[in-house]
Amino acid sequence: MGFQVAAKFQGIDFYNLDALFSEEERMVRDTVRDWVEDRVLPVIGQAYVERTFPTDLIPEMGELGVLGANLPEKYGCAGLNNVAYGLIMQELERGDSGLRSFASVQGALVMYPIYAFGSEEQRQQWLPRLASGEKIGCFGLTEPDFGSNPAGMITTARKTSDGWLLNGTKMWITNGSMADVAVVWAQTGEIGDTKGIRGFVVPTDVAGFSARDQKGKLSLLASDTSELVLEDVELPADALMPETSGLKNPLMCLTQARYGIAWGGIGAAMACYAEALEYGINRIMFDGPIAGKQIQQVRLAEMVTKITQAQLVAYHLGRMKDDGTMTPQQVSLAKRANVDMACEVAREARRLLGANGILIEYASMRHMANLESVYTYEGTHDIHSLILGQTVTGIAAF
Ligand code: TGC
Ligand code: FAD
Repeated sequence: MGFQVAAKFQGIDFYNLDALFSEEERMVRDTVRDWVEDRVLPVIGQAYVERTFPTDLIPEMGELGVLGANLPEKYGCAGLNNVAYGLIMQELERGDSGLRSFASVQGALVMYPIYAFGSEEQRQQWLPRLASGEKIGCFGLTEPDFGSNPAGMITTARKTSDGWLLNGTKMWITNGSMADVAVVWAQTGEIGDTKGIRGFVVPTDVAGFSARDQKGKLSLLASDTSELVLEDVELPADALMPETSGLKNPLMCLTQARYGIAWGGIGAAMACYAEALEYGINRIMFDGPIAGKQIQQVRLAEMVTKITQAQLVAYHLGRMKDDGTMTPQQVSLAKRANVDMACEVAREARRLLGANGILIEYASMRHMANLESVYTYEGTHDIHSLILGQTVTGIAAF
């Protein structure tokens, strides 16, 4: 099967946002962009139809410094600011949402909590090896009956004479079957006691831990999604992340990952828009390029408008994150709006491509299918609506 690789991507920058990025931010973005062109785009279609994550790219991501890129150099990370980090997520997701998911989970959901809530020993043990890609991590919060509402989780951690005993099941866990280490959230108190939820660093080779690949997916096919089963998993006392003291801690991790997704959605949309534009110019129907027809121009105008709006949101959010003024609710707005935008752009791009748009040789339908997962994970679109609704009205409607 031959996969189309378009000419070198020049970016979509209708408002000249480039001028607002620092030289370092542009350099980081262009490095990752080139890597995605050279190493990801030629293989991702095949990986997708074969339903595999291209694991040989993991050490390369480590070498590029994209794993936990906004965490300190002291732990083997790149120590970049959050705008550069966001641009990395954008470029990875221009390749595939599965690739960005891998990096989001590794960096924002595994490395970040170990950095923010772990002991110094846990940081030293895991962060450099997760940054290099030598080790892979996953994040277990969601359960079969507790998706949008993790407060009710029934995975338990009970204190023993010399450590902890964990029991429970986690669902839909990205990187789950590949992981060397799982950050697992468990209830140490009464079920429903949000202050009793604490985080554990669980090596996946420990007795009683197993992972099972989630079968039957029609989205994010180039991504490992698994169920984790913890059956009388005995852990030493120092497996607990000492600075965790409630549901707030996993939710803080989600803020980090949602921030990256707000940028990632732009990358997926850029890929679809660029593909639609090129196709529209080259596809001749009724004696002229379809891009010369008014209906397709409306489509393209909508796409570039939505992408530009999303870029402005992400850019300002990034600067606020670096200033320390960003709120979780502002991240909810960006995740919700930018992923919704990407879903619409991908769908319209696929439609513009006609029958070819359903083929794996083109990227739009792959992105369209992936984005349905992105719309659902890290807080569904509805949950972010309710977070915003609560913020503006003061009334919780969950
Ligand atoms: P609530 O009472 O609102 O909050 C409890 C405490 O947490 C604080 N908080 C946050 N802090 C930081 N960031 C956030 N996003 C926060 N949201 C809440 C809050 O201030 C409070 O603090 P304190 O000091 O008073 O204790 O808790 P709630 O139970 O009412 O939760 C509300 C709700 C629905 C917003 C929350 O449960 C939620 O966000 N649900 C969505 C679940 C979700 O997003 N799961 C994602 C799982 S991981 C995943 O999908 C990975 S995808 C992988 C990939 O990227 O590839
Ligand atoms: P539910 O919570 O059952 O929601 C079902 C529907 O009801 C949705 O439309 C939702 O918006 C709506 N709904 C829920 N509550 C309300 C309400 N109060 N009012 C109105 N409507 C409501 N989780 C992890 O912990 N780690 C991971 O690595 C991870 N990776 C994932 C990868 C993929 C590919 C996917 C699809 C999911 C992943 N998740 C992960 C899980 C993800 O976070 C959950 O799927 C998500 O939080 C939604 O939970 P749910 O699927 O149980 O849906």
